[in-house]
Amino acid sequence: MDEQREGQPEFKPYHHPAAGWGAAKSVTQFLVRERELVAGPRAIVKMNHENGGFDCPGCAWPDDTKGLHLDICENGIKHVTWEMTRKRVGAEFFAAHTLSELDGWSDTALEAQGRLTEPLRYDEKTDRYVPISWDKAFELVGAALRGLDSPDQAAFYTSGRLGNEATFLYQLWAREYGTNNLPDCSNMCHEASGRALQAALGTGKGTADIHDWEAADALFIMGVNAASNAPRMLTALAEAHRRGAQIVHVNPLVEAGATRTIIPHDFVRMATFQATPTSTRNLQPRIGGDLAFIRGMAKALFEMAETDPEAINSEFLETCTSGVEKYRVVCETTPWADLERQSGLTEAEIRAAAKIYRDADRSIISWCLGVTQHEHGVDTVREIVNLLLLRGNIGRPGTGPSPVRGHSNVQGNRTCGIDHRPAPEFLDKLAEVCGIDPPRHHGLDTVGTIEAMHRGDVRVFVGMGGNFALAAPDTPYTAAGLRKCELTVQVSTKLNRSHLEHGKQALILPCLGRTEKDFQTAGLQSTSVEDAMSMVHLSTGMKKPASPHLLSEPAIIAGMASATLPESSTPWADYVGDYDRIRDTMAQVLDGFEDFNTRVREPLGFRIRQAARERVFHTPSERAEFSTADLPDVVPAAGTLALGTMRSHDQWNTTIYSDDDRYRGIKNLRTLVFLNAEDMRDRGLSEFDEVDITATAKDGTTRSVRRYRAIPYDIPRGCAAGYMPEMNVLCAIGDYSTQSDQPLMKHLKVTVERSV
Ligand SMILES: Nc1nc2c(c(=O)[nH]1)N[C@H]1C(S)=C(S)[C@@H](COP(=O)(O)OP(=O)(O)OC[C@H]3O[C@@H](n4cnc5c(=O)[nH]c(N)nc54)[C@H](O)[C@@H]3O)O[C@H]1N2
Ligand SMILES: Nc1nc2c(c(=O)[nH]1)N[C@H]1C(S)=C(S)[C@@H](COP(=O)(O)OP(=O)(O)OC[C@H]3O[C@@H](n4cnc5c(=O)[nH]c(N)nc54)[C@H](O)[C@@H]3O)O[C@H]1N2
Ligand SMILES: [Mo]
Repeated sequence: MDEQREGQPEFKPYHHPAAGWGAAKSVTQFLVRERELVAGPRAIVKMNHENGGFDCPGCAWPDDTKGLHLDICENGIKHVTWEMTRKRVGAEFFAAHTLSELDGWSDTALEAQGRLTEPLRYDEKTDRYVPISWDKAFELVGAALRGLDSPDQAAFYTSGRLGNEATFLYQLWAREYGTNNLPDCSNMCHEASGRALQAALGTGKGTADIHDWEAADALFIMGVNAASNAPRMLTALAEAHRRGAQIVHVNPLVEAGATRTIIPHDFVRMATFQATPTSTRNLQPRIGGDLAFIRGMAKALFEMAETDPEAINSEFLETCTSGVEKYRVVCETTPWADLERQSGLTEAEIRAAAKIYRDADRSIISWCLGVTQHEHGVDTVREIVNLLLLRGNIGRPGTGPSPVRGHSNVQGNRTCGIDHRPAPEFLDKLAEVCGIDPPRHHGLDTVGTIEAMHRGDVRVFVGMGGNFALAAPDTPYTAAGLRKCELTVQVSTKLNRSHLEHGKQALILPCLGRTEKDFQTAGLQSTSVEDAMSMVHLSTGMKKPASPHLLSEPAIIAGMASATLPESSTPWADYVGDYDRIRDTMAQVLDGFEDFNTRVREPLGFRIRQAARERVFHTPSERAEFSTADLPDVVPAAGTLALGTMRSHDQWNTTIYSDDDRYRGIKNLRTLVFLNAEDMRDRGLSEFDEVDITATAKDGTTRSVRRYRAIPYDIPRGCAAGYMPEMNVLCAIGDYSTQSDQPLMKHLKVTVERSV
């Protein structure tokens, strides 16, 4: 992959539809590069099929309702192929390279070595990873955990790829051992959505499903780059446009998915270059301006209701909600001037959006990280719910809140118990069914874990997938935290930075990927996953494992658990022998999983029952609750900019496929910052000029990156954008939301100056 990096940086604004032939070409180049021309396409045909095949590990967007037919996307293909590469990184590689040497390698080069093939232990004397047997590795983990003064000195991280069965075993191990220290990628992702929806509606999840998307008259898409990060949403948007639905995109950047697309599986349109629009209106608020925008829409709606009683749904408000009068007062008393200033949109633009919302009988509001990774992420999601409630847009077809989840099973992880603040009822059930005594006090999340490592309070870290060292904020600080640990354990498929930023002792435990066959005593096993719309279905690998020495994630967890808890009465080995047994236990513990083994084998799986969809709200008032947050001040101080970090088109979180970002017109460049042309002029900058970016944290400390390239872009004044994970060095560990504890990855306060 490295040769990709040598070209000259280029910037040429992209004017073509999303997906279509550009995507097809990019996929072909990728398959050629990965030498997967045969296996790649075969796997893709197997992916996301009803009654067989594996779940696409690309994203959490649900599968098509007309059967899981070929609804594939460029990035899903890249991601599957990434896992199926023929390249292997075995003991010879590690014998040839010390960690000090590998430290100097790029992250792309590390992953490009291919799939990990056998368990490895860090050998301090030679500064190398050396092979270790599975039993010895498990015993090392068990001994380290048993040696701690308290179970709370260990943390168990989950990345959202882990299947439901492994997830359940993982949290069972942590809780039987005695801690709720279960940080996960969700702490950086949709924590705000979960907390807001729980408080407002008594459910941590969105209520709209894919049928609702197909029935909505208006779709509001906020803070998501659909063409790159949830490409199959483009199909839903194009189909919505064809049936005449309104589609309003709310994003400081006009992303490719907010213009038009060629639907990947629509071969006729693909062949004839016909694009379908995916937007009826684009609004470009300032970074962090979403709450003010939504409040403005609500204010306009209340004003309309004075002469147009149908503008709000009074009957629903009276019978099903609580607090609307207070909310009305808040809206009425917030001046338009403040809403304009804080949203970065004009009163006319906000009123026009409100009119679209008023005229639609059924509306869905969907959002992703552009809304959540902010100081006021929880308030903003609650404001979204407020607006939905005003017109009864919940619990009827074609309506509802619809967060776009990230990792393919991040929602399932929460459902199956990965939560550092577990509900007491869940723990009661777990105790009763599994015969354990789980701790009741809350555990640590991602930021809390990193801080505890520095204090010496977390001494053993287990990473179940993911790339903690790069995904977490404040890169050097996080690395130093990992290095202070006595033991770091990474269960992974490929080599990454988290294997190099290790504890005094370290293990790499390589696992089967989702595309691979998983044989246990009872035969071929399947695991289940939950998509962003609460559908649970089975995923079955179809490829020969990358190495005969790999174990499945459930087997690795059970191995570590048995070694940690020699007295345990949990049937760890039986669970691994037949995942149906795990599912039988899950069916007794988890709400909505009754008869799990039967229902998960339905062709399309099953939807987890959700009270809020039936207008039953498990909140203190037993009604949907309005919120009345203060309008946050998000306007950057003079001379500073608000910077959001985001993904390029050609990356998957910390995995960078190339240095291109096709839809944004970028080639061969990642160290860049997108700026408004006037903000560039103020600073005397021209395209590609080198700049230093300095972020000032809440505590006044500063962090910089140097020699980034300035790129003029259609983005509101005062706003800037660049790529994660590189820019995580700018994000101070203490800069997390007081509402969600999420790092403020979309709102860094920065200055941008010409490099000297
Ligand atoms: N191909 C691919 N797919 C992925 C991923 C990947 O890395 N690659 N990652 C997966 C994961 S884990 C996740 S969580 C999702 C992430 O999906 P996204 O949320 O789309 O991820 P980002 O790239 O962070 O893009 C955030 C978007 O929010 C916009 N934005 C920034 N600030 C604001 C704001 O203040 N208000 C509004 N309204 N918008 C704003 C940005 O312009 C950008 O379009 O994608 C998932 N799918
Ligand atoms: N600045 C900034 N930082 C961010 C974000 C942002 O928008 N801005 N986004 C945040 C978000 S939303 C998220 S979700 C996190 C992502 O955080 P993580 O989930 O921790 O990171 P990933 O890059 O998705 O993890 C990639 C690694 O997972 C391993 N892997 C892949 N497949 C498998 C598998 O099947 N099993 C196992 N065990 N391992 C596997 C591989 O070794 C690979 O190197 O990053 C967060 N960080
Ligand atoms: Mo995510």
